[in-house]
Amino acid sequence: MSDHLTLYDFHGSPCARRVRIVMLEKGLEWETKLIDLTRMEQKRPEYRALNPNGLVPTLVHGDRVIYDSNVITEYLDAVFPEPRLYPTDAWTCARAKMWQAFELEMAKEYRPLMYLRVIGPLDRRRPKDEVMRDVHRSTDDPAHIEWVSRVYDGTAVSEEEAALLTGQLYQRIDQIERELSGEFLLGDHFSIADISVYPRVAMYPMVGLQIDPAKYPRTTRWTSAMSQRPSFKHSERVRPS
Ligand SMILES: N[C@@H](CCC(=O)N[C@@H](CS)C(=O)NCC(=O)O)C(=O)O
Repeated sequence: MSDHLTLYDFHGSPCARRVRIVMLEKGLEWETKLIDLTRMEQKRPEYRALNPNGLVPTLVHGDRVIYDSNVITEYLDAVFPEPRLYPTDAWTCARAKMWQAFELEMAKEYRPLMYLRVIGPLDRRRPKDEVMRDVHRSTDDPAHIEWVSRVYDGTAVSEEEAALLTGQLYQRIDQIERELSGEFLLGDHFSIADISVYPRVAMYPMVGLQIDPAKYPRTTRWTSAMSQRPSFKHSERVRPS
C-alpha cells in the first residue's frame, strides 16, 4: 500500500487543525484537498462517499479512508508511532480521551456561534441567490438548504440562544482552568489531549469570546505556550510551511 497521505481540510477548522498538528509532530508530508464549508462542499455526494457524515476532516492513507479527527489522530499514532501522542498507560490514555470527549461537547456549543458570527457575515458579502445556488450545487437535502438560508438571513440562532451557548462555552474554560495543574492538560506530559482541545480554545476570539488572562491565568499560560510550539504554529494554515 502507498504511504501517500491526503487530508481533506478547510481553513479555520479546529477538527482538521488537530490532524495537521499530529502530522507535523510526526514529520509527515501530506497533500491537501480543500473542502469549502462556506459553500457546503462537505455535503457533496462525492465527498460523502468518503465521509458519510459530510464533515471535515477526512484522511486518505493509500487506499484507506479514515474520518473523524479523533479516529484519524489515533490511527496516525498507531501507524506512525514516533513521537507517541496517545499515552500508553490505560488510565492516562482514558484521561486524554475524556479531554477529547469534552472537546466534542464544546464543538456542539461552538458550531451555531460560528455560523452566526463568522459564516453568516461571510455569506452576506455575496447576493443570497448566489449563495443558495452554490448550496444547491452541493446538496439537495432540504435541512442543509434551509440551514444555509437561515444563516444568511441571520435567523439560524437567536441572540438568546447565542447568550446561552456563550455561557456554556465559558463554563468549558472554567473547567480547563480548574483542571490545569501543570504545564499541559495531563500535567507534565504533552499529549493528544493538548492537541485535541487547543484548536477549539484558540478559536474562541473568532466567535467573539475573549479569554481574559486575569480571570483565566492558567489557561492563558497554556494557550500561549502551546501556540509557540512549531507544530501548532505551522498548523495555523491549511498547508504546512
Ligand atoms: N467529530 C468530528 C466533527 C467534525 C466537524 O464538525 N467538522 C466541522 C469543521 S471543524 C465541519 O465539517 N463543519 C461543517 C458542518 O457542520 O456542516 C471530527 O472530529 O472530525
